[in-house]
Parts: sequence; C-alpha cells; structure tokens
Amino acid sequence: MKQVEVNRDEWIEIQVDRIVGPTHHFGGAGVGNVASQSHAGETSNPAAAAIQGLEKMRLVGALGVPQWILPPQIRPDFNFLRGVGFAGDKAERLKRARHESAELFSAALSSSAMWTANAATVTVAKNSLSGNFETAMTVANLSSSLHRAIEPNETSRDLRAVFGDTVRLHSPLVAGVAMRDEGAANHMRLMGGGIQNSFDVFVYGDQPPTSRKFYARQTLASFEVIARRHGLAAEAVCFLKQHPDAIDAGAFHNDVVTMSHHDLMIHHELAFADSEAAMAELEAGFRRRTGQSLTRIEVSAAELSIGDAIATYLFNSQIVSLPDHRIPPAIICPIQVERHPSARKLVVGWQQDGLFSQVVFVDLGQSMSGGGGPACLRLRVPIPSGQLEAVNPRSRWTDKLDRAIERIIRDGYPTSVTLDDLASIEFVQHAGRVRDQIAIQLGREILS
Ligand code: SUG
Repeated sequence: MKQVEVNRDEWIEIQVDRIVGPTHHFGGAGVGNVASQSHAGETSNPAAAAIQGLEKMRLVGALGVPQWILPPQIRPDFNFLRGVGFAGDKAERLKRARHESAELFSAALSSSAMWTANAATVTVAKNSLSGNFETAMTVANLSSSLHRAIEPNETSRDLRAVFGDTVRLHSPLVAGVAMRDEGAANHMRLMGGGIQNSFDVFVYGDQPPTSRKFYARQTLASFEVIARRHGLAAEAVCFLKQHPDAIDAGAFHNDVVTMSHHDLMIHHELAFADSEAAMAELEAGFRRRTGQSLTRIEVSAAELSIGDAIATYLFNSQIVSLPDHRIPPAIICPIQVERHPSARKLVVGWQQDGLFSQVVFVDLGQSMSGGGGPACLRLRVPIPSGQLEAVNPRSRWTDKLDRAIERIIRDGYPTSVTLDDLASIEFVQHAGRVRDQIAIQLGREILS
C-alpha cells in the first residue's frame, strides 16, 4: 500500500451536506443534465432521498471524518412565487403557479440545494493584511437555472450559521450571463505537501469552441473574479476549459468527469479541451508551485465511454482523508459503479495500486435521478484543526443528531410525491413544519 506522507500542516477538511427537503421532486430542470431530464415528472420519494443522504453522512462520520449538516431550504419559496406575479394568499399562489407555469411551480418547490458542491467555491490563501492563511468562500449565484438561482440567499445564511467568523464569506457574484457560477463542482484544490501550497484549478466551459447542445454553466470570467477576490496568487491557480463534447454528452459540471484529492487527479480523457497542452500546463504549474509532481490518471474512452462515465458517475465519487493520514484516503462511489464491470474494475484497480485504502459503494438513487452523486452532495471546507471547535457544534454530525433527524424523516416525510401533491397547501404546510423540526435540531431559529 502506498505510504502517504504525514500531513503536518494541521488543517482539516470538513464535509458539509444538506438534508434533502420534503418537497424533493423530479422537475427535469437541470441544464444539460441527462439524468434530471430523463426522470422529469416521475414520482419521487423524499423520505428515501433524505435517508439515503443521511446514510452517506453516517458513513463519513463513522470513518472519523468531520461532517456538518445543513437543513433543507425553505420551500415552497412563496416570495419567489409572488415575485413572478402570482398574487393572493399562499394557497392561491401555489394553485395558480401549478396551472400557469410548470417551470415556475417546480422551481419554487425544488430541493436542489441538496447538491452542496454547488453552494460555494472554497479556497485557502494567505491574507495579505494579517499574513495568516484563511479560508474564503464565494457563494455561487447559480444563475444558469431558475430553480437554482433562488438558492444563494439562504445558502449564505446557512454557511454563516455554521462557519461564523471561521471563514471569509463573500456574497454571490453579480448575476448575469457573463458571471454564471456553480461553485465547487468546477473547482479543484490540489495540494502538494500542505494546504499552504494549494494549487487551485478552475474549470469553465464558455469560451470558444463552445458546446452546441447545452450551454456551459460556468464562465471563465466568474472564476477570474473569484480568484481575485480570494487573493489567490497567479502562480497558485490554473484555468482549464471543459471539453465542449463532454458538456454535450451530459458533463454539465466538471465533477462529473474529474475527481481530485491532494496531489491526485483522475479524469476522463474527454474532460478537457485541448487536453494534451492543458494537462502539460497543469502539471508544470503544479510542479512549480509545490515542488512535487501531480499523480494524474487519465481514463480513456476505451476503458470507460463518456456515456458510461456519466451514467455511473464514477468520477463523482467522494474522496475523503482518514484521520490517520498515513493511510490512503477512502473513496465513496455510487452503487452504479459497482454494477458496471468496467467502472468497477477501474476503482478496484486504483485501490490495488494503493491510491485508496477502501472503496465503499452507496445507494443514492433519488439524488442520482436528479443528476447528483456522492461528490455533488458535499462541500469540502478546509479549516485549521484548531478552529474545529469554533464551527457551530449544533449542526455537526453525531450519532445522536443522526438518530433525531432520522426519526423526523421517518415520521414526517412523504414517501411518494407528484407535482399535483405539491399544489396542495396542506401538503406543503406539513412539509414546512417537518423541515422546521430538522432546522431546530440543527440549532437554527425559525423565522415566521
Ligand atoms: O444543477 N440537478 C442538479 C444536479 C447538481 C449536481 N451537482 C454536481 N455535479 N456537483 C443540477 O442540474 C435537478 C432538478 C430537477 O430535475 O428537478 C437538478 O437541479
């Protein structure tokens, strides 16, 4: 087994997941997202979705990895419904939206904030004034899609409630086509040695030649702004362009075709445009920055077609460092990988090569049908270990909190939801009360 260098820089990576909301449904609204589009209109199971997500947190917690939990966002978003012209009391707004616009109705009820990899872009850099390393976050504006563009305000509040002053929280970029930003799903923090040597890789899709079928969700300009706001040095960043064919095949985020951890990057051969030159530039930049070489594994289309990469979400596996840093990280893969001989062979091979100490397969069927795998469901937030206690303990995963939340889900969440169910005011008011019970468990105040 590969011996990993002991990490002495005393930073720790927190995983942040959100409980799937009781109005979780299949709206089919994911731009360029094949799974979301192909499951549109199916009956959903919010209880199963929330339990599957909680089980993944339980697994991460049991591995000894710090796990934090966000409550479901408040849905329906009645203010949004009023803002798009549905007047009247809440019941009327809901009914009118259901009859007049399937898109606006679904957006107001979406549980898409569950995919916390899209909550924010998170980097670590030296603050030029204090000279200390600090974690900075820019909340993603998610302006590519309506149902997601309503997430950022609440996401900002949620991240503030968890992290307080332990991180520098930046507001979302000003909305607009030029600034489309989807957060950490298109960002990789590579490291050689320690976090002080972070090498931030930003992946965008909007420059020519662009995709034809689906528009790119992340722009180069948005990441340039984020790198500048977060104070990242030019030698510590690299910008890569998504391959337009990958976007058209359904790789709407880079984390669907690439995964990374410290000095390891595994990607599909079709992930990046002008790949040979881009990879040479990446490797040279990483070496200059860290004095070390990047372990880069390129999976060819012969080993796994781009279609199968997207169907299995192999590259959306969640890699986590274990408390004993001498042991290689664990990798949490969707069950679809286990069931696909070529995808399974690849991950088992990486384990045999010592890249991972353990491979765990998880069933996230409800999230996968919306186009979200294990890595989509978590935001990675590095903080100095000494500050772990300062991160809100009320929303840290523990066995006890897990049991309390599971009880609320099993007692109160619906197990079958259609769009018509969601048009009932009684139904969504009940869902709102159940959502609030979870928020209270997580130490949050309920705004009436
Ligand atoms: O933005 N799906 C999400 C999935 C996000 C996955 N995240 C990462 N790759 N990191 C999206 O497309 C589906 C909504 C619906 O079908 O109702 C949706 O929004």
